[in-house]
Amino acid sequence: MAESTTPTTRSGASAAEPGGPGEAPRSGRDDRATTAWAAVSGLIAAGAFLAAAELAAVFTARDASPILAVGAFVIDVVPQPVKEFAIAAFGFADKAVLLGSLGLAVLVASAIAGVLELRRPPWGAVLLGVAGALSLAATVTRAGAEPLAWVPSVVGAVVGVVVLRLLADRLRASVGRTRRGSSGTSGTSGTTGTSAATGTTGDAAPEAARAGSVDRRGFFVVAAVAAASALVVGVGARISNAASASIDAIRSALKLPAPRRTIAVPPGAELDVPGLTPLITPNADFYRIDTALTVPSVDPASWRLVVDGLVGRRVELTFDELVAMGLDEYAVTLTCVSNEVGGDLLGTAVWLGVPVRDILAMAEPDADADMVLSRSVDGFTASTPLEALTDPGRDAILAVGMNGEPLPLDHGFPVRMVVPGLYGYVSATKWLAELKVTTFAADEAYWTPRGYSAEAPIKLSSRIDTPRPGRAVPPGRTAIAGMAWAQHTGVERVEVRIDDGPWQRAEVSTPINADTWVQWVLEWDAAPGTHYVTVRAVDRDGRVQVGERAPVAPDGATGWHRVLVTVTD
Ligand SMILES: Nc1nc2c(c(=O)[nH]1)N[C@H]1C(S)=C(S)[C@@H](COP(=O)(O)O)O[C@H]1N2
Ligand SMILES: [Mo]
Repeated sequence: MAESTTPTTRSGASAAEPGGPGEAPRSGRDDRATTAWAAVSGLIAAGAFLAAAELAAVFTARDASPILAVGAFVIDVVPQPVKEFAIAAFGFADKAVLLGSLGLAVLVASAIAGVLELRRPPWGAVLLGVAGALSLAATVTRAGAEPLAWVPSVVGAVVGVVVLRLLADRLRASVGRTRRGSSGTSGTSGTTGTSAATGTTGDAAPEAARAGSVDRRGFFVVAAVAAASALVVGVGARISNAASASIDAIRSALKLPAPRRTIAVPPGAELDVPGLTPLITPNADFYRIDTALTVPSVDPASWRLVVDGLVGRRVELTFDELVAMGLDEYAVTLTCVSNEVGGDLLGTAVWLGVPVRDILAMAEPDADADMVLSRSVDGFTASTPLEALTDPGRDAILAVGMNGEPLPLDHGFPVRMVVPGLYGYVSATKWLAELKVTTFAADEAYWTPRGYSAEAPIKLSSRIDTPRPGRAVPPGRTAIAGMAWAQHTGVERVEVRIDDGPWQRAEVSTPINADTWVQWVLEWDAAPGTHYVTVRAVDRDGRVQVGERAPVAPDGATGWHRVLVTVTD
C-alpha cells in the first residue's frame, strides 16, 4: 500500500473521492479497532437493508421479503447431492443448516462491505448493491410473485447503501481527525508521517482531538440509532409479514365444502361489448376499502363469532360449526358509499356463505332490538338494521368464499358480512368477530360520528363505461355501454340521452338477480363533433335515478353520469 491520500482529504471523502489506492501507515491497535468498527458498520447497514425491506414488504408484497425469498431460492438451487449430504451429516435439519450457512455468508459479506466502504469506497456500497440485485432476482422470479415484489429489495438496498455510506463517512472523519490530533501530542508511531503530510501543527492538536472525539461520537450515535431502528422495525415487520404469510398459507390450504346451491348465470347476462366491465368482478380486480393499515391475520382455527347483546342466548360459533351449517352461493353487487357518480368502487362476486338470519335465530334477539352492530377483529363496526338481517326475502349472509375461493385476506378472511342493498360501511364488515344485537339509540358504528348516516341503502345508479371520456370515437355506429344497479329492487330500464335529445331506451342484460348490477348497451350513429352522453336508470319500483348532484357524504352520491365524447375521423 503506497502512501498517497492525506487524512484531510480522506475525511471529506465521499462518493467523489474513492479513497485512493492506499492507506496511511498507522498504529496497529487503532487500525484493528477502526477495521472492526467498519465491519460493524457493514453489519448495521445489512440490518437496515433487511429492516427496510421488511417494512416495504408490509405495504407492497408481504411474500417478497428478501430473507424468505433468498432462503427459498437457496433451498431450491442447492443440488440434490448437497442436500443429501446435509441430511446425512446434520439429520433432518438440512434446511436449518442451509439457511444458517446463508446467514453466516450474509454476515461475513456485510462485514466485508463495511470494511471495503471505509478503505475502498464505493466498493462496499457496490457489494451491498449486488446483494440487492441478487435479492431482487430471487424475489421477482419466485412462483406467484406479486406485481410489487421488486419493491422490498430495491428499498432495502437503497436504505442499506445510505446507512453504510453515512457510517463510513463518520468513521473516516473520526479516524482522520483523531490521527491528526493524537499525532502532535502522543506521537503514536506510524501516524507521525501522516500528520506531517497533512501539515497539521502541534498547536492545533488538542482542538483536533476534540473534533475527533466529536466525530467518533457522531459515528456511535448514527450506528446506535441505525442498529436500534433496524432491530425494532425489522423484527416488528418480519413478525407481521410472517403472520400474514402463514395465514396466506392456511388460506391456500383451506378446502371449503361444495355449495349446496350454486348460482347459474342466465343466458344474456353478459353482453359482448369491448370496454364494458365484466359481470362478475375477478377477486384481483375487486375494489378494496377499509380502515386497516395492515390486513388483519385471522386463523380460521381460532376464529370465533360471538353473537351477544339483546339476545335470549349468547351464541359462540367456530369456523367449522359455521361451515357445517351448509354453504350456498349468492351473487351480490357490493357498493361503497364513497363511490362518486361514474366511479368504480363497486363490484359483483359470487359469495359462498350462510344466511345471517339462521345465526341470529339461534341467539333469539329481543323484541325491542332494531340494529346489529357487527364488529371486526380490528375494531371496525357497522350498524345494520336488524330487520334487513332477519328478513327471509333478503339474503344477508356471512360469507366465507368469494368467486370460488376462500375469501381473500384483504376481503375479510375468514368471514365477512354481505348484505344486498346496503352500502358496505353499514353492512359488509370484514374479518368479522362479533354480532352485537342492540338498538340505533344505544350504539353507534365506526362511520356514524364521522359524518355518515347510521342507515344507508344503496342508491339506484348507472355508469357509462364506453366510450371513455377524452378518447376520440370514429363517426358511424358505436356502442355506448355501461353498468346500472339498484340492489335488492332491480333495474327496470336504462335510458341514454345524446346532447339534449330524447331519452332512448338501452338494451339491458338479463339480471342474475335483483341484488346484482346489469350491463346495458345502446347502438349510436355518431355524428362528427363533440357530444354529451348521459345515462340514467329506472328501478322496478318505478323510481327514476336522481339527476341532482349530491356528494357521497352522508349517505351516497346522486347525479347522472355524463361523458363528453369527441367524434372525429
Ligand atoms: N373490518 C372492516 N370491514 C369493512 C370496512 C372496514 O374499514 N373495516 N369497510 C367497509 C366498506 S366502507 C366497504 S365499501 C366494504 C368494502 O369491501 P371490499 O374491500 O371487500 O370491497 O367493506 C366494509 N367492511
Ligand atoms: Mo365503503
